[in-house]
Amino acid sequence: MTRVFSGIKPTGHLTLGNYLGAMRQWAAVDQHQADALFCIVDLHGMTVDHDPARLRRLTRQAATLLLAAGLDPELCTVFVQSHVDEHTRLSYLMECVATDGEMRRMIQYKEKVASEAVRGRSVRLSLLTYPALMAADILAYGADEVPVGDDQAQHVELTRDLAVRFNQRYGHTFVVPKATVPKVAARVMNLQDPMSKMGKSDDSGPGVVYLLDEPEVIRKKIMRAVTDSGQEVVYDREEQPGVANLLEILAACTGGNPESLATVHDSYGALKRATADAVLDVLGPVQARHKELCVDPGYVEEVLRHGAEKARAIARPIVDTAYRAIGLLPPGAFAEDAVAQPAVNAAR
Ligand code: AQP
Repeated sequence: MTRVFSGIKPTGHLTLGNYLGAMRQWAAVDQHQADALFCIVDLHGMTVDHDPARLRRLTRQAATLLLAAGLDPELCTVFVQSHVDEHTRLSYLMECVATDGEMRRMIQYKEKVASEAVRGRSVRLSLLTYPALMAADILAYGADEVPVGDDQAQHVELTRDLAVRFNQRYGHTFVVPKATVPKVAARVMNLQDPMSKMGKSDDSGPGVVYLLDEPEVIRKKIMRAVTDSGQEVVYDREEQPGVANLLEILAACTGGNPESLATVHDSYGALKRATADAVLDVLGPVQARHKELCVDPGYVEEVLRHGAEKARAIARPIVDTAYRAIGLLPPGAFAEDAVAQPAVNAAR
């Protein structure tokens, strides 16, 4: 059976981009068709300035929202990254396989360095090295597929390179995974700045639809979305990025396609109204389920505890194999290795 792994980082309140680009596919498809693991990658939430209490709060909220979005612990494994030590154990090995140049080429690194500079903050070393941790997240589970939004495809590409390199140098250890990206809404754009991705830690609140925004707030944000100077509704990402973004959101929510939806709406106002209705239809049940789950935090806690146990049981033997392959002496294997090695090699 295909194994799928993906994660979400608790750096802010989850957005419509997170939902349409990733979570919805996890719930509707992946958990039914694969042995699927979904992780709240809290360690990735510390690569930029963070507040410990907020990180804990957002981790709880992300876990609750994943379940509210339809992840079913009977069908898949949901857990918190820092509850399974194998991620950090393997991450260091990935750092020993990756190069400094590779890390510095990552687009997210360059973008976040720029935004940290604008905020007058120093750049944490972990911002540079976190793709190694992300590679470890994926490789520790022998995942075949990694369903992600478009912005994470480069990191999955790096993970593939590291897996291939490790396997060539130290013997076959890792499954080489591939990214799967949704056909529409792989990159939902900020409603106020349709040239930039809608991100949960964006400063532009009015351009970001959060999953837990009140319905009237969601409607207002969509009705005030920046459109383009023309009058006609056409799907053209280059020339009409604002309209194209709304059409993609609408298509993702209704199951249509952006080109044909463009012919259905004859004004920007009509398109915005239809998009707002469609988004509210999709998010309504998620918000209702979230409210129910908040009443029973013990249930979510138990899901995460059980999830971490299952995840650990998969990751530990794979990471142990990697430790052995790269040349680390396992505890209790001193004598075994000494007997196996010729004396001349053992002395080196
Ligand atoms: N705007 C988006 N459109 C489509 N997919 C998106 N994803 C994120 N934003 C969009 C996808 O959501 C999954 C979880 O993302 P993440 O939380 O791990 O990190 P991210 O990609 O860096 O998301 P954000 O919201 O932009 O966080 P910040 O602002 O903190 O950097 C991934 O599959 C991602 O592709």
